[in-house]
Amino acid sequence: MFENILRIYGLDPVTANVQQFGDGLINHTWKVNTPEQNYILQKVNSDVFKRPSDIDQNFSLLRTYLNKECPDYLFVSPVVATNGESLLHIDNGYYRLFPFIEGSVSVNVLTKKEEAFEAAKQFGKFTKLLNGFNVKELNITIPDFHNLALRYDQFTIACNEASAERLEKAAESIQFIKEHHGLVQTYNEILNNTAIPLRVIHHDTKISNVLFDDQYKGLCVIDLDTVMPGYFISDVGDMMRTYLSAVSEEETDFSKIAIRKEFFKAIYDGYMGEMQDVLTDAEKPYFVYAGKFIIYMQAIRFLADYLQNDIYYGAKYENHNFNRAITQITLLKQYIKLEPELLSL
Ligand code: ADP
Ligand code: GN1
Ligand code: MG
Repeated sequence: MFENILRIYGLDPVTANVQQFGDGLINHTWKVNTPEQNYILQKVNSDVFKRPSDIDQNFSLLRTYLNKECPDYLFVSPVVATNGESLLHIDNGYYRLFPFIEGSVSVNVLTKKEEAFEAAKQFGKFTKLLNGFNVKELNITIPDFHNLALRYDQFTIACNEASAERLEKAAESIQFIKEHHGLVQTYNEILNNTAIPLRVIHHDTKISNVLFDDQYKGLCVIDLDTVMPGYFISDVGDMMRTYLSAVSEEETDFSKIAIRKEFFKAIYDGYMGEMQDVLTDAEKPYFVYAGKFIIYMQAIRFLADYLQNDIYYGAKYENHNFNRAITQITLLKQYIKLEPELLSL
């Protein structure tokens, strides 16, 4: 299969070496080494992204804008194949190839607050540079992706349809989610506030979606499939979710989950260093809420998937998505406990 794809990109399958790469949950990623240059090959998950051509079109719109307005910005966009396409449709699969950013590293867990600062700066910079771009031009690659109200409704349906066994195991977590429904009301408040604008938002700011150099300075953001119109709380919140704890969302020793306050400060400084003058006074008060919004939503998504027999995220072991949900709930509990301190940092 790779042979055919490589040829369309004008690469020689005999000298190219293809290896699986990274820990993404959604797409399939391979590193392609060739004597001349290295690449990242990806198969887009078309169960999740129903119209991969919409992603490709977004890439093209963003590239055109950024190349014109900020030509020095490192925007990693797909390579155009010899047939003129930047997205290939082969054997029912959609593929694209990116230049591999040499010397870059990515991580799954942050060890230093400086890395959180750098990553937050990169995501802030991305939205800032695109502030003049007409966000309505972007295709919506996953409808209602961060619509918390809808996620909550889907979770309720998952509860109603779940097997008795899974429902019983998840009972305490379900209770927790229901007790915190107020977080959905705050989301609705934001949605109805016309002073809060839709911006170009990444929607998946986890740490593995930032490339660093070998000194851990941020190079750029990647994994742009979910770049869509959205609210800043999505990007800030997912940083809180994935940078604040020293252990990842895969941790099963829940006692290891703890919030690193200095990392919160680093996210704030990194993001606001870029976005201070972009965010409106109506948005800024929701900075701390952003963490609750996304951690809660991710808990709902993992728990709903567990109740639906792991159809979305898959499961590498029994109770995988249940454990993932507990990790998020544990994190959320700690975040809520620390909220007064976070507000005053
Ligand atoms: P997924 O949607 O599955 O998370 P990503 O686009 O995030 O896929 O890619 C997975 C991993 O591959 C990233 O975390 C990063 O380590 C690596 N990667 C992706 N694109 C590049 C690139 N252009 N240069 C270097 N590494 C990359
Ligand atoms: C997925 O593609 P990846 O692994 O970066 C998911 C995110 C979740 C994340 C949880 C399209 O991201 O929304 O936050 O897993 N992406 C999609 O790890 O559902
Ligand atoms: Mg990724």
